[in-house]
Amino acid sequence: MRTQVAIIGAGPSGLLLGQLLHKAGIDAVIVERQSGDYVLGRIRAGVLEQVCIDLLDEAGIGQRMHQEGLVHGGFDMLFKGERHRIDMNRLTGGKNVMVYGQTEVTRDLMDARQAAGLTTIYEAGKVSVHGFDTNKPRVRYEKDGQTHEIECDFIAGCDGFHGVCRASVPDGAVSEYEKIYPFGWLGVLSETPPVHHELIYVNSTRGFALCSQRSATRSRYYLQVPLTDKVEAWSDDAFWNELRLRLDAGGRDKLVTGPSIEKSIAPLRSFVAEPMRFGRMFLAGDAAHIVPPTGAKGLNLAATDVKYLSGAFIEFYAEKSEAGIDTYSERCLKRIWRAERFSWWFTSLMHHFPENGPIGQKLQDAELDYIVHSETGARSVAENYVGLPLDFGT
Ligand code: RFL
Ligand code: PHB
Repeated sequence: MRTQVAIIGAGPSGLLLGQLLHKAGIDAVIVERQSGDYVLGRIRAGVLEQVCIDLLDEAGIGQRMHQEGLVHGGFDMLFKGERHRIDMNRLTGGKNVMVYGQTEVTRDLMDARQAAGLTTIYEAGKVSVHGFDTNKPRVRYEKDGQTHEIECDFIAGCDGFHGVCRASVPDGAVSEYEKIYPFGWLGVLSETPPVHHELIYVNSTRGFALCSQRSATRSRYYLQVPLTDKVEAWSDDAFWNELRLRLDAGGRDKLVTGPSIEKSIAPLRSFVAEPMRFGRMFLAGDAAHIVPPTGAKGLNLAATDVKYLSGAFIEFYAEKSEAGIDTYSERCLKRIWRAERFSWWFTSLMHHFPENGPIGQKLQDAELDYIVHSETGARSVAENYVGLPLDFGT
């Protein structure tokens, strides 16, 4: 088989890239190791920045998002038992975020891909990438007991943190920066009305909690838990009891509990691989970088990578210019490090670090107190949360 761009991974990065390339008349094949149902079953991100919303519109798949997504102009920060609202909309001169699940974004992209009759190879085994340091890169995979090969002009590594693309780069060609946090997030999805109409980020002496949502009838909650905890050991009752203990009195009264539809523990990590281009192979999304989910930046960063990568390929084919592909890595990394910084900082501010002792909590309280009572402090959080402008600092 021959294509122009072989995309590895049918997560949001790969699917969005495929859709933007299709709109520009560029041929792409997606190779995914899991089934479509498995990809849709992963419950992940919930908050989209305007840059991401605009890109989904550009890809022509924004219709359901605008109908069903919830526009949020602020969120609450709860510490020392009291809630304070960060009025993002006012503090950023009118910017908002959209609460619309990654599952729904993925579904919309999959539907569009299917409707356009584009090729996605699901359940591809032993995927491998070759010759990306030449002008004839190739992708190999196994399916139904046979080995297949795709010849292409470019490989897009959209295969997430544990993918094959970054792992295939020779030692010494890539620098990796990593921080692993000493806790995880235990997440529960439930068919219950959210405790509040906006998100609540909670700093409690018992650990961080987050009250999020997917719709007026579906809630998503998270608890900071030790990395050693096993999800099987957390009954629904134990989850709701612990969440209650981390909330304020108002939240406890309003919290509606119910059976969990999904329950999982995710580790927290900051990670960046530099550069993001290796000859004719490009990394995008979680394949190149991971943020702890506290700042809600992972999917949004993936979307900006894809914006720059699709633009670079379009420029290459339409204008025979390599300017976009040559500057891809540098452009992405600028934005990535800013989001890495914010996500690390927000994680450090909101989570409980027993190793820091009582002074750690006191210092967090003082910083939170500054943020919610200072226009400057609150604006700094708000402008990072809604997403820094694409041309920031240029
Ligand atoms: P994905 O989604 O991991 O998709 C990669 C795809 O590649 C496939 N794959 C392979 N395919 C072929 N061959 C191989 N060898 C392969 N190896 C892997 C995988 O099966 C998969 O289908 O990466 P992508 O597309 O870059 O998307 C990134 C996002 O999924 C991620 O950044 C976000 O989910 C992060 N995130 C959040 N981001 C936000 O912007 N806002 C949020 O509110 C937010 N909340 C979250 C999050 C992530 C979380 N977890 C579980 C880590 C909340 C959580 C709890
Ligand atoms: C979510 O709804 O899954 C979510 C929202 C905000 C975050 C992280 C996750 O910061």
